[in-house]
Amino acid sequence: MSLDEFFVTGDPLILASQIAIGLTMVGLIALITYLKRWKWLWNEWFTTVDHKKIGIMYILAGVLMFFRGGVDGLLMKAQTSRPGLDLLDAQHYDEIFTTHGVIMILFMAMPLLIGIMNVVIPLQIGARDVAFPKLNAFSFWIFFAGAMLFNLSFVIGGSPDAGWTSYFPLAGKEFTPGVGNNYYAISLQIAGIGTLATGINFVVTIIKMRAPGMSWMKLPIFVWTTFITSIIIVAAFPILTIALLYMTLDRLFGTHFFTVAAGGDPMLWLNLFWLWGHPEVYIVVLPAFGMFSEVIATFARKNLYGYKSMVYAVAGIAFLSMLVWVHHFYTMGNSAAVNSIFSLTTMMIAIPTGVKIFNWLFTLRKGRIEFSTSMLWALAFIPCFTIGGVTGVMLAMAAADYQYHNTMFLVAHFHYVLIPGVVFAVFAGLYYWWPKMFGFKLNEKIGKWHFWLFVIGFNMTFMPMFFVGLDGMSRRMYTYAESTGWGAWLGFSAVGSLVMAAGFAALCYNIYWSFRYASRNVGNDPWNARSLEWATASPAPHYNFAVVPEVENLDDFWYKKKKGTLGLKKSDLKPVHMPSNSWTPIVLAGAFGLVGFFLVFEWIPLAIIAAVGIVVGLVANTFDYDDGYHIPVDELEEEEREWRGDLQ
Ligand code: HEM
Ligand SMILES: [Cu+2]
Repeated sequence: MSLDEFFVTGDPLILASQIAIGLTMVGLIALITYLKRWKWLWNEWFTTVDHKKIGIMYILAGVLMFFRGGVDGLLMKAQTSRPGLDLLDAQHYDEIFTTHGVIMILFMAMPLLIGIMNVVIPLQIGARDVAFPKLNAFSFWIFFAGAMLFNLSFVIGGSPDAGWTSYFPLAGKEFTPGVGNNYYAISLQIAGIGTLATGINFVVTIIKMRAPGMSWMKLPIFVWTTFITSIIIVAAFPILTIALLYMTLDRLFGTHFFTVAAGGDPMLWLNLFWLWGHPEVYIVVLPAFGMFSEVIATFARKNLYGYKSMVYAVAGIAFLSMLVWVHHFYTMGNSAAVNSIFSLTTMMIAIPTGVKIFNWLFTLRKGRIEFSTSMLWALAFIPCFTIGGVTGVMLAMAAADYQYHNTMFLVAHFHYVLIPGVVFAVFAGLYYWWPKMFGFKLNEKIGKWHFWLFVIGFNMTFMPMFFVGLDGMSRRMYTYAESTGWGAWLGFSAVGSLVMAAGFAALCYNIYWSFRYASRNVGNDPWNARSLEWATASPAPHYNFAVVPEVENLDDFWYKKKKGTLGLKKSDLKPVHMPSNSWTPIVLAGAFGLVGFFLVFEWIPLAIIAAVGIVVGLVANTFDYDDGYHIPVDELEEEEREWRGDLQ
């Protein structure tokens, strides 16, 4: 292969990105070297097994990917802002909607949610860490390796271009011969291992590590949604693993799982993909429901209305999410009976979702509502998400779906679900838990700018897409004729996407501003909240709790606060056992990334050599007998005094 097959050349946009990426890398390396921060990075971050730091790294990766996916979104909006533009050609548009979709779902939504779970869940259940801290670090690094491999595609080798759903036969070698779709199959596989491990880790953590007295019906609702989400991950991700494995075999080794020619079946791909893909959208939306519930209860100053029905509703949604996947291909020749059944199961999801919406409204009713920035996100979520839900029921009707499936109407629908349901939630969660992570609040005034720009921009962008969709504009169209009359709608929509981008910029500015200027004097419980994570210092010390709390109630922290029984007795302090840092997760993940890269280019011998690295790493890991260290009592005492004042 020649060099210009290896590097993507010939497109000025991509050339500019290549130069920008190169310069940024050199700049970063120079900066870190100049500041002499390599050792610190390695010791404090790259080898850490602390769930809070791992969470922060996930969040950082997610924000970066949001930027990348957002730029892709803006490029598509620019391209369709006027009829007949040729800013992007058809091929480039294909590549961009594909990477946009993959990045937003797998490399933006997932890490941001998993990041927040990582920071918050152990604290909310009164634990010192997750069940398997080292596995947790491995999960992060292997996710990161997969994400970086995927991102490499547009400068090295070429981007995937068959959509985030990558349907066969289009995604097969015959119609997509380049390496782009190899990137899709292999980087999703690598990142998926990390997600599956995270799912297992959280299931075990929540079953085994709850503070004494925290029975199932005393779990904070975010813990419940994380638990159920993790179960869906454990059920659904192996399906993706198999589907991607078949895809890889088809593309790299000429098997025919998905090609009709040799007896395979493209519908097998559709079934496997959506059997994972539909639950996946609940994997990203259920934790968000949990976060909104926490935020709404805290800022309405009331306990969550209908706690138990919330739990059952989430479990019901999770169960149904596994039974609806065929609604993604009503038009592909199922019998009327099959379509009817899947139509019904799909519509049934509206029932538990409705229960949740009403519970949030009843929680708000007669509450003393405080309009903090995180509460604003939660309030805006309710109507926007309802629009997404109602249009979803419209799409669920098989007969009607023949009319508008694969139109812009669908694209508008799922953005109305995913943006309020994931992005608003992550924003609410970031503003809410920021003090727990960093010891200061994000600025509320800049936060309101962020909020209004983003919410208004969001509605401006996606509302018009419902109308052009009903008017017949299919999804994934890179251009259209003046005579369609869509120009004005799509122009307006493009302006909306710029307003949304300005909102994102306000968030970035807020983070910068707050790091520099925000008051570091926020105390451990800045929002007057209800659940256990607020019982310890902000930022949380690396051991989380000096003494593991005993739980008696739902919202235990709230009750103890009212009773004034939160103090810490000096005599209760005992040495705390902590896990040691480890270099194996990052090195192993690096080896996986390397194997993946060689596989993408189908350099099999090199891939085998790199795979030996994985085996060596795994073996070395089994000889790791380090079982951690203890924090002595006087060190605990000193750290606790710093924020509590005197101990009892
Ligand atoms: C930030 C603002 C966003 C903008 C401006 C935007 C814009 C777009 C546009 C224009 C398309 C292509 C429509 C088409 O031609 O078919 C698209 C597709 C898509 N978007 Fe977004 N989007 C945004 C955010 C998100 C988020 C947050 C998610 C998920 C969490 C998401 C998930 C997707 C998916 C899955 C597709 C389908 C890709 C495909 O057809 O293969 N988007 N988006
Ligand atoms: Cu679905």
